Amino acid sequence: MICCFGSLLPKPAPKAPQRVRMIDYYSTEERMSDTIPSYEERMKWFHQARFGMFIHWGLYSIPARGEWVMYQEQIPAADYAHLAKKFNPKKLDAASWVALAKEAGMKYMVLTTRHHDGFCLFDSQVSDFTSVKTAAKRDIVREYVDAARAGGMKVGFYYSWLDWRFPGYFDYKGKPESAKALVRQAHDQVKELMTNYGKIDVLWYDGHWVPNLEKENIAEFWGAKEMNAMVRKLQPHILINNRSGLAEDLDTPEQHVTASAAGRGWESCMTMGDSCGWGFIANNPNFKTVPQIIQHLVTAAAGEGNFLLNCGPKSDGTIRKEESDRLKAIGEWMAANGESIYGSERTPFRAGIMGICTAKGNNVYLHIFRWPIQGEACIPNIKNKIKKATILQTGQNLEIVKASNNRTYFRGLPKKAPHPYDTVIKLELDGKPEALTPQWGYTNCG
Ligand code: JFZ
Repeated sequence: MICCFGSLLPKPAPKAPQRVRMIDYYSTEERMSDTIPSYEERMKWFHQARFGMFIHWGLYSIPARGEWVMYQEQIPAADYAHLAKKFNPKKLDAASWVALAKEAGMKYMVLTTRHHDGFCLFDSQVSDFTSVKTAAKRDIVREYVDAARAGGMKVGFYYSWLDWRFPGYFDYKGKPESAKALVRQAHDQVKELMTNYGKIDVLWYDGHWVPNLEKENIAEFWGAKEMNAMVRKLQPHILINNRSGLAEDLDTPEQHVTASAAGRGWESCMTMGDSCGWGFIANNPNFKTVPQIIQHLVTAAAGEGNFLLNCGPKSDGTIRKEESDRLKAIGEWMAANGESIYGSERTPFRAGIMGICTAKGNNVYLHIFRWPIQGEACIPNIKNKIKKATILQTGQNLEIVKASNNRTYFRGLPKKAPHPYDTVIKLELDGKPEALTPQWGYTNCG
């Protein structure tokens, strides 16, 4: 398809001033910069962080049947809009979200500043459908940003390109004026988000798909190239995900943990409930268990990727017990074992049925999900000299025994797993982990 919205694209930005000192993120003038740090530079904190909190929150938390309720139940926009009169989250304290994320061991957060329903949690000048201009009368994005920064969290914004309130979204050919206004809205609002809230670390686009538009034409439809150039001018350090029709910085596997090729940044996002709903669901009987969630986090870390775990707060702004309990339990595990997650790298070693290995520098971390009650654990094909093997959580030293066929055994394990979900054995090597003769092909356990 030929793009019919070329005229909408932002005018070329004025020539950026020369940068003479550290960028002051509170000054738009200073933020304008031609200097975008290298990919490796921009990705550094992200690789350290590994674990983040996704928050899906908006008007849909009132009907409490997930964030797609307007679309799934075909609620007319005018009816749906009434929810804004009821949305007044008296108990919202963004600092409590941040405290919970911190307790879980998370290092960054991503909030839905505006989902597919079009309701903004920020002060937009181009829409009246915002939390500032309706019952709540609060700039929730501002509260979130301030709390996250104060808590030392990196700050991410989720923003949906699509907005179900625009008929032109569903029929861009038949209703080009509406489609044009939709694209205009996205450019204006992302500019607001990138200008009015200080330094933003992640821009998490979503909702870039368009009915009856081929994948390869999505970026052109939204003017994504121009948009992202504008974003990087305003926020040179930012990481942008791959949901604008362009690859940009981060892949975003959803509800599964799948590593991208080495060198490419990626982040798996997942709900805690057992459905694909991200907003609050009142009657949600089943949640993932804590060990399941920890295993997903470890799998992401083993592939040099991140894990963005979702919370869907209730309409009053509080986080449900099923989610907060899980986050606290994960936090307990992270407090003892976080060293094996933050800044993790890939290893050439496999741990068979026991679990998964992560690494950092000269250290390898064997994550044991299924404790070998026989008192020994085996990793084959370690080429390095192993200086020391300890149980990370207790500091207990383990015996290192070499055996035929390139096997290394770690002996003296207690009968009972020191941690019921994942006990980590730390191996200190004489150099970067290297494998002797990797097994042929693949095994049932990767
Ligand atoms: C999207 C949203 O629709 C959803 O509400 C949530 O915000 C999630 C994080 O992202 O979900 C998607 C996105 C893409 C596909 C499916 C669900 N897809 O491409 O099939």
